[in-house]
Amino acid sequence: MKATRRVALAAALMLPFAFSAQAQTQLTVQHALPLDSHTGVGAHTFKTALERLTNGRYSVTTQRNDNEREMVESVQIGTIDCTFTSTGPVGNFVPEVRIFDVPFLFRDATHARGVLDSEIGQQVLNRFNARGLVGVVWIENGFRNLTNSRREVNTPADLRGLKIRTMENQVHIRAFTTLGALPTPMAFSELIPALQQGTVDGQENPISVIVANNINQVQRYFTMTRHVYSPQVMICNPAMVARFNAADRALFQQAAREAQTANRNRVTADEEAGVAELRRRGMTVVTEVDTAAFQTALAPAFAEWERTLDAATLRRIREWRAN
Ligand code: EAX
Repeated sequence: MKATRRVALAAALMLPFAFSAQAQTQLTVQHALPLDSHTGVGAHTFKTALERLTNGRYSVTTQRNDNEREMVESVQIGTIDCTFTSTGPVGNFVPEVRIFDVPFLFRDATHARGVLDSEIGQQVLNRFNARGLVGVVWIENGFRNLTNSRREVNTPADLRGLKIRTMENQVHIRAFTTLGALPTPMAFSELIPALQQGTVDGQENPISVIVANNINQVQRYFTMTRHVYSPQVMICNPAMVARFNAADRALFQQAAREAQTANRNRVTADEEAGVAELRRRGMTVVTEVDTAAFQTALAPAFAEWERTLDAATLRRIREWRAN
């Protein structure tokens, strides 16, 4: 028998086995920041957990995309299946999320994680459905701190006139306007060039984000304001989630919880080591901040948020205590 016919016969014999192998479902998950970051660790842990739990019936491709608004839009229209994103731009899609962006709302990470994992957090996740999204699980960006290239910032007065990049977030823009700064909203993907070109003087982000992106290379001063607790959230496309059977939906949720744990553990580690690391990298670091002065300066904005956000939920959040 000629060689070409032997190959053709062998291929034909293999064909039924190829299609008989369990069909594999491919998912695409995009995340902000590098893979070696608290966000990348979350997305990668979700990938490895879902592939493990389903014995490879699901395969997850992770991709970096630092334009978080774009990622949420892509999940909404279904060009990607899920995203791991900060809540920065998410309030423009699901207004109820803005309540978590209020400055000085959370006492510490235990308070924030406890509220987000309680029925308060679940109620906000449930609001994603009406906006063509599925809010799967809260993860974490961390407490946001201020950096700038111009001067040490110790009091709100030191902020006056500084052009500060903010996320595309109405609550944060209002806060920095009230503090006397000049907020300039933009996607994270535009931030480093804006700092390099001097388009903005400063920005604000958790230590995890600053360290992972070497923001110290384009910023000199760091002030540990911890002015906002910044959640992240895993968001997926509703049609994709609807295709899970009950058993796979449970495995999907378990993989998301494993991602949450890995992400939060990384933030905790970054926060413990971050200040010393930023000093080692040459930043001028201010850690003793007059928080009360910043809170007093924000009084007009707090009054507005009591009117425009859900005041009862704000009170529940402030009063929340671990059992
Ligand atoms: O999600 O845009 C921001 O400043 C976010 O904190 C960052 O992308 C991490």
